[in-house]
Amino acid sequence: MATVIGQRQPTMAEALRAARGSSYEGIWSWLTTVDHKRIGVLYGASAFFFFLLGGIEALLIRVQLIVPNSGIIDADAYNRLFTMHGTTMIFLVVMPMSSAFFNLLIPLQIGARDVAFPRLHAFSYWVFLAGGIFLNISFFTGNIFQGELGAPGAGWFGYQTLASKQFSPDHGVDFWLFGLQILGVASLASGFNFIVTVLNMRAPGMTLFRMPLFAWMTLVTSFLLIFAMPVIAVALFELMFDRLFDANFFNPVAGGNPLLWQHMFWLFGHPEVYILILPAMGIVSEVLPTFARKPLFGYPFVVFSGIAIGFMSWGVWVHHMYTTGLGTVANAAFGISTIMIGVPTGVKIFNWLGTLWGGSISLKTPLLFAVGFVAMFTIGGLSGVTHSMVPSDYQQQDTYYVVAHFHYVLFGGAIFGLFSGIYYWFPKFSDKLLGEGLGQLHFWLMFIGFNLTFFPMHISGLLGMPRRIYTYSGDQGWDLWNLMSSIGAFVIATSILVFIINVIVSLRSARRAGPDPWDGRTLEWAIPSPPPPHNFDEIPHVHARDDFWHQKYTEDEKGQPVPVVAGGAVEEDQHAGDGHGIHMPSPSFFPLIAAIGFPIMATGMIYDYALVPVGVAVLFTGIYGWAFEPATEEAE
Ligand code: HEM
Ligand SMILES: [Cu+2]
Repeated sequence: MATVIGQRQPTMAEALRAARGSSYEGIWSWLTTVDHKRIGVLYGASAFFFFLLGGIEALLIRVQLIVPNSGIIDADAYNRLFTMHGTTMIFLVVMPMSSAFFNLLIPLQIGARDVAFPRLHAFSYWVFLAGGIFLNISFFTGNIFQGELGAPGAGWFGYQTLASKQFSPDHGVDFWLFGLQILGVASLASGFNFIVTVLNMRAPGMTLFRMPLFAWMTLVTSFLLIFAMPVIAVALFELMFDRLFDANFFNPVAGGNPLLWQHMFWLFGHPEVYILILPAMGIVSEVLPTFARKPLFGYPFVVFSGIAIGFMSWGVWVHHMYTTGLGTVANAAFGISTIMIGVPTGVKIFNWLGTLWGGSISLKTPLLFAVGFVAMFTIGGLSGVTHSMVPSDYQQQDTYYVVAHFHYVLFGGAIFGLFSGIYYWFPKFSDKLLGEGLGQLHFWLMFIGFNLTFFPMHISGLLGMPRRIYTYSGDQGWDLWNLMSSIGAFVIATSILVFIINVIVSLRSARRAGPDPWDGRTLEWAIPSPPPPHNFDEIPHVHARDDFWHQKYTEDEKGQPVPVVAGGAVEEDQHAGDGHGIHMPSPSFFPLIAAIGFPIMATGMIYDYALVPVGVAVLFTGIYGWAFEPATEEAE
């Protein structure tokens, strides 16, 4: 860049922005991006799309169950619908939506310019997308002209021997097992990346106990991911051998054991449910302090209870198997360990209430969803405690009482928490606030619809309605409850429509949100909205927990916040970032190429082995290119 006498020299950041301008435009820039913020947007948009798919599957289920003796959907199609609904909501909605927040926020919250392995990140996104598409393609592998769906129909936990070749002869379950294997690769890549990023990339002064709660929950979740995904991967390999190569891991006739599958699935499955809820718990722990204008009550206890949950989640899996005949001793032991895991969860709930207590509350939509999370998750937690009691679980197992329970914790918990995060951080990445009026309408419709759908399921379940039945007779006393549940499901659908309208209207509005619309506490609110590609012009130097808040406010004798400088302007820390050039990773298409190798391999395993080496070649071409291309771009 030519220098003209007397003209101000562009800063490094400005030179970089000028240099980088072009690689942020157009579809190609999205296909090659390694920017954690953009990968976060991709994760979020894809997960929301799958939420709509999973929601449509749920609506079809509720249409079939709205009245007794309905024949709108036949038993086979119904089995495939709830299997895909459950699998989609867990692996293609809650997990990737949590990843969206990890990607968008972690480097900003810990004061870093990027994640530790940007290309690995892009790779994890494209592998996730490949796995999600591969799984849903299964719908079209049946004889469509005869209305036969090809999707898996053995439930989201694929119990044996229902999921064996004998009882699930078509390729549905093969798509399920290879789809989950591919998604497992994406989760592992992301898990390792965030462990290294959180432990190694923090800004000077950002000690672990100055980190935002969300960063802590991301760390715990990432550790759970790298230990839980291999467990299900081994089980899925065994199922693959049983289905494709006539092995007998789970075949009781040939000495195998169907219960082995249940042990392995739930040894993964219970840590999995905490992988689903801990990110939402982290989000709520960020939102409550901001809208109560108080620091999080009992920060260390919230951190340690999260860590405790991470460890204890490995010792409870048999509570899914009380009715499989493992015996009193095993059941009692796991009953106790399950009750115990209620303690750290309870600690969190009381600390969230303590944060609100005495706060100056501004009841904005992010807070409404956060409070909704706390209330609904508590109801789900309480029914969970009733499950942990072995005798009462004998009554509840495989009934709609269980369906009610996991929707209160997964929908009332995880989904409400994720929506709280969407309304909270939307302005940070778009510079637009989501409409408050439509936001409140969205919340109340969803809150009412949710309880109308799932609360009656406690009753129909205790009245003996089994889960996974595609219809029921009219003399069981379940009619009213099912009618309420189905009406509720459509109220939920309406609330999602309101949300979509809100996003479109807000993105089109000219009103700008500015960098700190909520008067936030953590570093992401200290930088412009949307954040520049390199996040921070200068790496911040952190002096306290909620550092940005303490840069804006001190406290008076009553502990009330007093603005440091009128308007909350922030002094750049002149000492930080000396000698730091801004090196950002250059865009790359090799992670995308590598990711494409996996569905090719899986298709080969199901239909024609000749395709497998093609998939392997594509994977290694991508990895080879990625390994040998220049990693970063120098600022000019
Ligand atoms: C959008 C509103 C939703 C409605 C109306 C709904 C409805 C249902 C119903 C009626 C079933 C039971 C099917 C049966 O046993 O026959 C079911 C199963 C299930 N749902 Fe949902 N659900 C919704 C959202 C969610 C969400 C957000 C999640 C998770 C995050 C979820 C996870 C599951 C799982 C794991 C199953 C078990 C599937 C199986 O038995 O294999 N659902 N859902
Ligand atoms: Cu469990």
